Amino acid sequence: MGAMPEEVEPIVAKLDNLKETVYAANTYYEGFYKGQEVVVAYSKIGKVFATLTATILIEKFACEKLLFSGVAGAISDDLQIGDLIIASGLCQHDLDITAFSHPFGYVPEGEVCIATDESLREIAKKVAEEKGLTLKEGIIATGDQFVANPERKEWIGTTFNADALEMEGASVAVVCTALNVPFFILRAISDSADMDAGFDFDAFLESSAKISADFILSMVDTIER
Ligand code: OS5
Repeated sequence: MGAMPEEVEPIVAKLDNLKETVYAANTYYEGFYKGQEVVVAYSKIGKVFATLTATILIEKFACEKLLFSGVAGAISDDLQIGDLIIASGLCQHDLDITAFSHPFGYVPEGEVCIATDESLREIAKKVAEEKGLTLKEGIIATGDQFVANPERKEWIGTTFNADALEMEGASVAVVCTALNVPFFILRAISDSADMDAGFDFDAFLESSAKISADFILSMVDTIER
């Protein structure tokens, strides 16, 4: 799954026996990658669309695992454009019922940070080692905002101990955890969520999305049937 067409196109391009189904105003691409059956879709941007698509992938297409591929804004100074990060956990930086003495990102019966599947993370680390790539692991913060503001970025980093931010990952985390489906979130950095973020995003969306998509394809190749 991705959010934008640019995030899934490099994956769809590699599928055999492609079948397209339009459902709930989104296109789902069913096919095979090196014999492994996959379903690929982009949700459109933001938490609501991502929730819808993740739910449909599981409930209508019976996906047994969900891997997200896309781009993100960096918070950590360790992360440069094109670098890969896998989420250890996901939080919602724009979820706020602090008026009731709850912490940012928390609602009753929910969790501030939802952990991703450990065995999928291990596969990612193995793939990175084989490819000689550096893979950062850390918390990714999700919210319905394109962050292009150093103060907001700093606040999200400090409040959630987050290394990167985006607009869909925590939705996938909520859906997959509720439906008991192992999930994995990979992002390649497209910008640094600062004053230049809009410009950098436009310049690096395609190349960073491809870096993430290529890595996901290698993981699919490694995942046992
Ligand atoms: O999916 C959104 C989140 N993605 C990760 C990301 C991010 N998130 C928050 N803050 C940052 N600094 C981030 N950096 C990377 C990327 C994506 C961001 S929203 C980009 C919207 C760009 C756009 N707007 N219109 N179009 C593109 C053209 C268009 C027109 C019609 C249909 C589709 C696209």
